Amino acid sequence: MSCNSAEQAKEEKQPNVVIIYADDLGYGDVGAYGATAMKTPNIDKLAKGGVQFTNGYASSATCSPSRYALLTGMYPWRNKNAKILAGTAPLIIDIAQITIPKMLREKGYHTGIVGKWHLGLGDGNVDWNQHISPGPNEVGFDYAYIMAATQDRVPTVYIENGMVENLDPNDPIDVSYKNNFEGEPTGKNNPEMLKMKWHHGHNNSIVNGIPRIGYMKGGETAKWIDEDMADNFLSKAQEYIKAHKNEPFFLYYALQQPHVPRTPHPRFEGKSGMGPRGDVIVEADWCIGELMNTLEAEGLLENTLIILSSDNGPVLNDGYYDDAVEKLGDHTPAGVLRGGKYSLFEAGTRVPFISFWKGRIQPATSDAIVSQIDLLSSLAALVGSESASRDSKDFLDVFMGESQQGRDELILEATTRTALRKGDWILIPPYKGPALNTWVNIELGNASDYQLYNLKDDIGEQNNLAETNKEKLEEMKTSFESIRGEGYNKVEKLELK
Ligand code: NG6
Ligand code: CA
Repeated sequence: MSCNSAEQAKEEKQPNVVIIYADDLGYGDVGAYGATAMKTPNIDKLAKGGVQFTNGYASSATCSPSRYALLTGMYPWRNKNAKILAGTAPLIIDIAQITIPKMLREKGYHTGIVGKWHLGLGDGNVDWNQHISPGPNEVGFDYAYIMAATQDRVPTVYIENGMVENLDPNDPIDVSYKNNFEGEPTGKNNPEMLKMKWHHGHNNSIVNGIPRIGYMKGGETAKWIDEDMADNFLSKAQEYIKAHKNEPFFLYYALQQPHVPRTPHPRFEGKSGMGPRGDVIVEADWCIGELMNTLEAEGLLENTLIILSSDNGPVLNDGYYDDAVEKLGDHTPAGVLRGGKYSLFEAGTRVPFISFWKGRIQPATSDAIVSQIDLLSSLAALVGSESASRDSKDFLDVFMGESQQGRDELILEATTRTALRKGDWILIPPYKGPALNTWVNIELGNASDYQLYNLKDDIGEQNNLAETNKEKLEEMKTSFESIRGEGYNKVEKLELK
């Protein structure tokens, strides 16, 4: 028998797999990644007890594309629909496509998702009062307890295996992203009804005093209570683990924090000293600790591979007045990185990334370049599946801490624009559009010339070497074009709507 962990892992009897996926959690938001004012003891425990990646990437600087890539192992820029989706958007994963849950299910796993979906549902013409399909169940999840899109988008209801939870048939749900429903208040017209004020966007239907994106009517008994969302998702995730502890299972636990609107449960209010954004990170960290406690109490920790990451980088003001900027103090959500959510600079996609397996993965820090896109092939290797996708690579040994040889090159995406990471280098082609998104106050990476940075010497991407290192520039351009094809820098204009 081999003494190599990756080999041993394969011989292990079908370990459980848990992916914990935060929403908009930044590289610098976590203690283990250098945060001091923000306390994340439970995430830190995973980081210190597992492999903590310093070069771990989400595939995109926004949610839907990253989630698409995570589950399918395909670069999101190959799918023109993989953009930030409305709550009424159709499913963007082809039901014939391989996904992590499908691959694991073929190997005898029970598969579940609890939390944020945001990959579209149905065919674009969903009747929210009937069984909603296709959705997570059709792309590989045996069990699905989700919110359709984001916490700031309607419909503001939970959906369990295609059915809206707690729906009163006498109060049917109607959703539109075009027009309001007759007589329904909106954030724009009824500021007196708001407990949270909108800064940009987010001025359509009001639910629980919070103005949202999109219009919704009906479904009163089904509407979620924002402050209870974390507890609710946590308890569903815990129930899932308990119900399936006697068979190999895959749980995709997609936390909603710290995405807007930030609505900590009252017991977390004021806990971070940074206002709601900090408080919901404290809340998310607590949830992760509770989930770990459940795995431990059920005797599953030694037989469960846990991956923790985030779908994109951090943002402070993402459309509501919630003190994220005002109460930030010295905290740096992006850490040493430049940019943030929506950005082609590093903070857009470089995120906390941890693999943890008690007793199996030795604690280590890894500088290997890894992407969430590689989880499909790496998990396939773990369970002995032949399933593969075009872009996903098997780095099981890297995730197991047995090797530091990750990716040589990786395409990064931000709102359909792409950049190339190769070795220590980053190439950002010229893109039209503002250098700074003034709403969110994030540098997007747009410039009229090529940008070339050496991350080893210049992690903050301050010194553009495109002019002085022509040789490297040409080499990077050639590599970029070989992966991305001609015209790789021609994209649609960034629109945040
Ligand atoms: C943007 C929203 C932002 C957030 C984002 C999606 C506006 C002005 N901004 O369009 O608040 O919802 O979409 O975030 O509406 S993500 O993490 O799901 O990609
Ligand atoms: Ca996100």
